[in-house]
Amino acid sequence: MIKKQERKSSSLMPTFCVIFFVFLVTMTSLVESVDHSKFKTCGDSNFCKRNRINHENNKEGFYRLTSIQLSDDKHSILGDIVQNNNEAQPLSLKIQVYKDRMVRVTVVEKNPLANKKRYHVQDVLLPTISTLPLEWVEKPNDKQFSFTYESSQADSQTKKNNRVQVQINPFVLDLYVNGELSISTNDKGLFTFEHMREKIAQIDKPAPEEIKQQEQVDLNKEEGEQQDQQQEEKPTTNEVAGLWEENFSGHQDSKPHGPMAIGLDFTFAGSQTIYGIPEHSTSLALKTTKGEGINEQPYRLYNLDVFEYEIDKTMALYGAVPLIISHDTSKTVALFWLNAAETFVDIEDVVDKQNRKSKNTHWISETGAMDFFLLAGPTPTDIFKQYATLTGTTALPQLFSLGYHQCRWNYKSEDDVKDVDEKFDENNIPYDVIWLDIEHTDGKRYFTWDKNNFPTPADMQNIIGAKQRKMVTIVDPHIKRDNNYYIHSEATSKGYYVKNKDNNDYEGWCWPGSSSYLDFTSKEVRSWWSSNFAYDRYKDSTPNLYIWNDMNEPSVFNGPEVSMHKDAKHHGDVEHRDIHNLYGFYYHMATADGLVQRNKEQNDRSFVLSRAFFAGSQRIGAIWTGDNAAQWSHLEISNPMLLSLNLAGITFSGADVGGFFGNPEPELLARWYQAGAFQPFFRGHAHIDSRRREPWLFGEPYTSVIREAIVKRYSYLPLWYTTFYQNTLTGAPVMRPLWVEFPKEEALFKIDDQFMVGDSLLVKPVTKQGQTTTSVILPGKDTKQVWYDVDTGKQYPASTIEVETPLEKIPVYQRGGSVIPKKERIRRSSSQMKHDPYTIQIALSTDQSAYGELFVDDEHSFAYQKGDFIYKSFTFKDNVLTYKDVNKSSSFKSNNKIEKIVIYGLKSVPKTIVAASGDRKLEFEYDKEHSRLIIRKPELSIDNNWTLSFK
Ligand code: MIG
Repeated sequence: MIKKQERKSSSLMPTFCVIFFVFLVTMTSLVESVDHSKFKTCGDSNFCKRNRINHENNKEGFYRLTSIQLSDDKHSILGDIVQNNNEAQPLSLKIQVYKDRMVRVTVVEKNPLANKKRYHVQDVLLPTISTLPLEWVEKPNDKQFSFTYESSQADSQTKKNNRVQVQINPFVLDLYVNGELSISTNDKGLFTFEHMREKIAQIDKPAPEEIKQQEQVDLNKEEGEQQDQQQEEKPTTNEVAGLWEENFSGHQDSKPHGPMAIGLDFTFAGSQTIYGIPEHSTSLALKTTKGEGINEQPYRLYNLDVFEYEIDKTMALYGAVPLIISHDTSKTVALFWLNAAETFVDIEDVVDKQNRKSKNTHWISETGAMDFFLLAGPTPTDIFKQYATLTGTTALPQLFSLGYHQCRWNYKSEDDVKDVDEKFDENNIPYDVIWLDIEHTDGKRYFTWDKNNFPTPADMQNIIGAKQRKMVTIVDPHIKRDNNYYIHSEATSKGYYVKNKDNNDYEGWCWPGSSSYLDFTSKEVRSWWSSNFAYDRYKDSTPNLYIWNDMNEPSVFNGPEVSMHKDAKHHGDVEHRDIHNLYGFYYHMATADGLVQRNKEQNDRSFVLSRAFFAGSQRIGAIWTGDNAAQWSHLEISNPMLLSLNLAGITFSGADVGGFFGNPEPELLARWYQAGAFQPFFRGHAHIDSRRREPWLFGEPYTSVIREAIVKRYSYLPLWYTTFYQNTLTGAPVMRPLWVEFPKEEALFKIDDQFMVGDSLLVKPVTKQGQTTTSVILPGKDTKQVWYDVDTGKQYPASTIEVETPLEKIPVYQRGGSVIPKKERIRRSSSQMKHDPYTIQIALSTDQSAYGELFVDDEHSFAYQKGDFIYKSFTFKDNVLTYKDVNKSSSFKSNNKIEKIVIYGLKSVPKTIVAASGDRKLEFEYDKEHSRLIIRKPELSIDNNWTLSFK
């Protein structure tokens, strides 16, 4: 809009217009700053453009199945997919049923080319996943067949209700859940498979007849489709040539293997809310991109370093998880599209075969095998479990990494670091980790130090370590091409770099100047990379040092879309285009392994923050949402963005507190700390050009408000830690949308400005300027759910409430029926709280009961995997509070005591409280106004089981 006005007005009054123009340009750069010319839309990506066409006219179907049979081991249905008008290129279909109600479908060329295979994503699926023998519900005839995804123990009606129904011609695959059609595959007939072919045609010359024929379907379609559209969209000869070469923004993609896109559509039947496919700066509930009157770009999955990204865009960002979860009142199901190439997803409102409002999603990937999983739920809990079975759960964070992290680009010197560290103490603000950005290195040679500003890095780490705090340094994947840099010379001589299309080491421009990029898809390269974190290799590193991985999309300043050329080559003759979205995942993996390898003795878990990610990155470490801005809208979007990541398995995630670019006003900064304190990864960070904004710099009331937010975070660390542990068992997100806990309440399905931490805390961060009141939805009316304001203990019935939100207020509510472990002594860091006693905060439901869990281990090592932990539960029921093992007892010992038990919502005051182990009577106070009962110093341990009787 603004740009149009610019043009018009400049033709009117030259002088005025120059000023106006300058003004507009300034405005534009404030409001809309991403350089769109750098990034592709669907129309700029040849494969997307030619395949986004609507094939609906061809409902009759292009493709049908033939030769359906069961494999010898009975674990796979095999068959061919043939194109109805071109039977020369059959495809191989494989269908498998996985344990826990999942169905996998794989399609590849039946007769692949000798010199190039379709890439199958490696290392993302857990090696432990296993298939079940297939059981027909209806054996194949010439129209259809069906089979169950239930285990063989289920009764026949259950098997029939939970089945996959396959239609032969055209090929359609329908997932039924509890008898209800839930996901329909290819029901709009958008199946596309550009089989790989040898290049015969020359660019710019008309394609020979043979090629034309092979292309016929798509290309004719494109012409037909676009006839009534604008002139400029009509395909030209050039676009046909675009099949074998394409150009964008001055970059050429040589496309040596030509067109090889795949596409398919999935209708989430009866569902109106779908979620997932992070990372985008959009709402939690995915928006419609296609259909009448809607003209959005499809959601794009292509890991990119997008400078100054905007809010509410479907543009690609730094990471990608190709998972969509669909939820409605009767079921939750999901689709996992296992492909790491550039991918677009269109979303359209449709009606399903039974005339129910539904969501159709159309997936188009540039290359790679067609390989997807349908997850049959049927509850949100089941979906998390199923997806975790495939790609794993979150690596249990070391406890310190759940504390507050202080970062900026850059802390300039050892004195600067010391000063910031001391100011935290002077201001009584806890924090755990101080971070060093790229300027700490010697000329952006990672693993080195700028010795002018950091002359004694190991001492610096030890000073920080003496306060039981940690340090993080940045290590990026671009390697400076400097023959005197040991990393570069070794990588060169070992041949570890990604190659360009001519088989020379790929070179690109990044922070250090001319750089090359290690090929982390190779196991050998990864293990060499890991070895660089050994204390004798990474000079002046100490056990207090952890790592930050940035720029791993990868970011290449002078590359196409600020990334790597797609025709660059990886290990095994794999093109970059095949693995692009996996590059950051592999890099993160190699770094995290390095931290584990470096201290086998301590057996410590790693901590590595990464910007790029893929499905499965949760197993490796934390991620953050990259370069946001110090604007209220960016604070607001952090909640939906983190919720989407959490639903897609990436639970340990956060957004830069304060906003990376620009300068937050103190109110925004304070509100951001309050939100961040209840989001999983909690780090303040700022751009090199932004003004200093450490928590104490704005004076009162801001310093106190920020301190309070951070102190609150620390008081809930036992809850965070326990919830992360629970995730390792269940895959359930740590930060979750309200509908996950209240799946039947339709009014919650689109709510993304409030969320739950685990199943017990409801948070509604204030994200608007000057907001002195806010309304909070407290769900659970039907179940007579009650909620307690954690600051006042005030009880609210499920309803929408209006609450006062002066600057110091964070609206947080504990769910009636829950028990939360806390630690309330204020320390300098989480490690200093290790031996502190617990406070147990019990919020009773209307029927006077509550349940909650506590996980305790050594807070840093892998010993918990061998059973060295305490995992116990608190149950309040029939006036008895019971503390006992959740599943198994272990050898882990803790001397920690419980120093306080607080109970909200007791309807009657007990006369006595007796510890059952003897006849020990406990002292307690009852605060009538807040119906709060407090037991101080109950002298109960967290090691042993115990009960308290309220009489
Ligand atoms: O292009 O290392 O997102 O957090 O401070 C900028 C400097 C490179 C981008 C990261 C940001 C980091 C910055 N980096």
